Amino acid sequence: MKKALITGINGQDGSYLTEYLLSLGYEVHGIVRRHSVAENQNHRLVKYGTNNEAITHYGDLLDYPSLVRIVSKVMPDEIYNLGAMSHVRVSFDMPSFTIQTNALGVLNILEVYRTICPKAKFYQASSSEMFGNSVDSDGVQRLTTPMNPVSPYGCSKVMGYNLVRHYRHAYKLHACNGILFNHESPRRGTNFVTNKVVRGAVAIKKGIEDKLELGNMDSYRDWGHSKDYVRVMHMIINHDKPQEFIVATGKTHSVRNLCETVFGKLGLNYKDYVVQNPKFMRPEELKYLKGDSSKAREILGWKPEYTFSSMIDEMIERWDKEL
Ligand code: NAP
Ligand code: F7E
Repeated sequence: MKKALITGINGQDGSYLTEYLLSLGYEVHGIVRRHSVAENQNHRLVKYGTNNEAITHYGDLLDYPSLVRIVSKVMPDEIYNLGAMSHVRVSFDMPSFTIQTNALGVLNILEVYRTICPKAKFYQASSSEMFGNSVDSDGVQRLTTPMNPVSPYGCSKVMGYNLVRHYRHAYKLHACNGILFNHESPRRGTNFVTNKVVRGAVAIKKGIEDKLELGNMDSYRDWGHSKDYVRVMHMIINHDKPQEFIVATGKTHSVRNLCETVFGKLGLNYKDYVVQNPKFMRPEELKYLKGDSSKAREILGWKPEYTFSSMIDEMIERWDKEL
């Protein structure tokens, strides 16, 4: 039985990846952080039913001794480093914590991996936010597109990405980067724009709320489904040659179009309910994302099963049941 260790196991991707690896017969271990509300530390595992099967350990990417203790005990075959301060807007408010977790945290886990279980395989959750506002002349981002991050989050992820490449080359480790474009699901945090819009629109439809406050409506994102994207993490880490892959749908939508689609599915016109609040704007915005994932499709044989529309339907279903 292979053993996997997931940092950020309680996150959106961590919870789907846990389910996926359990379905493949893995023994799944994960790192959870202590919360003052104990229910929050493994909230998604409990809610989606894997809490009794996954083995969790208290730790933190910034607490080096905890990483040493956990990795020595588990001796994983595969390490998935998904733990991060993942909210771009919040990274402007908490730049230091963001850089510590997403950059120094990567260094910590890489050092522990290198010294304790160097035969294991390592996956790093890299992000399209690393490209910032670089777009190739044909309107896409690919592996050769320059990285010009426009947020503390983006800067931190570039550092993590480069550390993984450096450790692979310097110490001959099986360490890989997946550069994933935005991916969503009913399990997405409600302060990310897709789930915020879906939750808000369903609440309006049910008469619970009467308006939805958003920031910039004119940015474009390449939105896929987390369930499709955790499958590719497993493919990337298990490919013979450790390397970098871009994972994206190749289709892009504006936030405005997201609103039109979600409110439209509920028989509403978003213009009657959505108002802009500068509070949700960013000091610097990443305007446009559309990824070229042809390498992952050709070499790994990956392709997404969800469409933008079927993903939104699933998210609407969640809030329809829950509100
Ligand atoms: P998420 O839902 O925010 O989950 C992040 C997880 O990291 C949470 O479980 C969180 O713990 C944990 N964490 C935060 N700080 C930590 C620390 N100092 N030490 C250990 N764990 C820590 O994010 P996600 O959407 O699942 O994303 C997973 C990873 O992919 C992240 O690295 C993210 O940056 C990256 N990524 C995401 C996307 C996307 O569109 N979703 C795209 C590209 C890359 P708590 O549960 O205790 O808060
Ligand atoms: O914003 C705009 C906002 O916060 C998307 C993370 O998973 O993907 C994610 O980062 C867009 C931006 O995601 C609101 O300005 C408008 O243009 O859902 P988001 P993100 O910033 O793209 C990348 C790939 C990651 O790696 C990150 O971890 O929507 N927007 N109004 C808003 N965004 C939010 N959150 N809230 C609003 O009210």
